Amino acid sequence: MAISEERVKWTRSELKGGATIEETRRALEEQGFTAKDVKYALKKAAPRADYKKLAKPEAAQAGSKSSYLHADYRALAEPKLVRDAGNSNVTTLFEDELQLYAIRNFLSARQCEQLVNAIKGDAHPSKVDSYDQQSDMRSSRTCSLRIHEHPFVGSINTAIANTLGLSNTWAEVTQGQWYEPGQQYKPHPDYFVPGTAEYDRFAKTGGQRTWTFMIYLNQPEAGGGTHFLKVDETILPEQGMAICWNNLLRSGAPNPNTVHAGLPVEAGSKFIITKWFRDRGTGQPFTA
Ligand SMILES: O=C(O)CCC(=O)C(=O)O
Repeated sequence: MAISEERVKWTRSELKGGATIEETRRALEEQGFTAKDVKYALKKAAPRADYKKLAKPEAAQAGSKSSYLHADYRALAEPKLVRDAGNSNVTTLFEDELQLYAIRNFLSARQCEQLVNAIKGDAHPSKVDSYDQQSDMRSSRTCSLRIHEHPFVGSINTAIANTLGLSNTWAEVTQGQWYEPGQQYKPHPDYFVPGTAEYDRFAKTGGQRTWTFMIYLNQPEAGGGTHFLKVDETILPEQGMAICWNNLLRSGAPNPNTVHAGLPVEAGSKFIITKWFRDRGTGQPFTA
């Protein structure tokens, strides 16, 4: 997908609004544009002097005045999905110990099948951010579903953002995962644990993870539930069903009650997609 003039205009307005070149670059990358397209948009949109600073990102950061460095965690705990729960197809599974919700039939069978085919074409063995040394933590295969490679994912990203109420420019690229019998994702949090190398590497630059939005694309023949250990709840995969949870407390601190596992698949395959939102981004954090 070539970058459009409209996206160049969007890039210009982000920069004018106070976002740094680095933040805008990341937002474009996470919308699925290639490095070449991102460079083209930034070069066209940024004033010449600012664009030159691209070669020295630290200098660009130091001179910038971004208004989007930290999120309002109280507001993040009450996005549209939470405000709508009860009056919509959103089911509240837990509220106090952790904010955990489910939405049946979020995607149609056809959308799920399209995603499964994309994952089958792209997937490679998973890497876990903090556990690269421990390859047995996550034994599934994974891939990034970038919209320039899979344009239909754009409308799925929009549906996620509109339902949850958080902008895609505050989220990571949608990830696909494929588990075969015996494969699993052992207990872990989705947030970056403060004080770890992983936190320094990811949260300090791109922001802490806030909400997780995960969708089951099929139902394995046996096993493969998602187990939340602290509340002892296992959610069984159901085609098209989304589950989502807030990884943080209203204070912005990580919520340890969100630790969860993808239980071993016992028979058949399991496919899911996951979108992680962050506490830093560009543009408006909320869609509604
Ligand atoms: O496969 C699952 O049910 C959980 C996946 C998961 O834990 C993750 O992607 O963070």
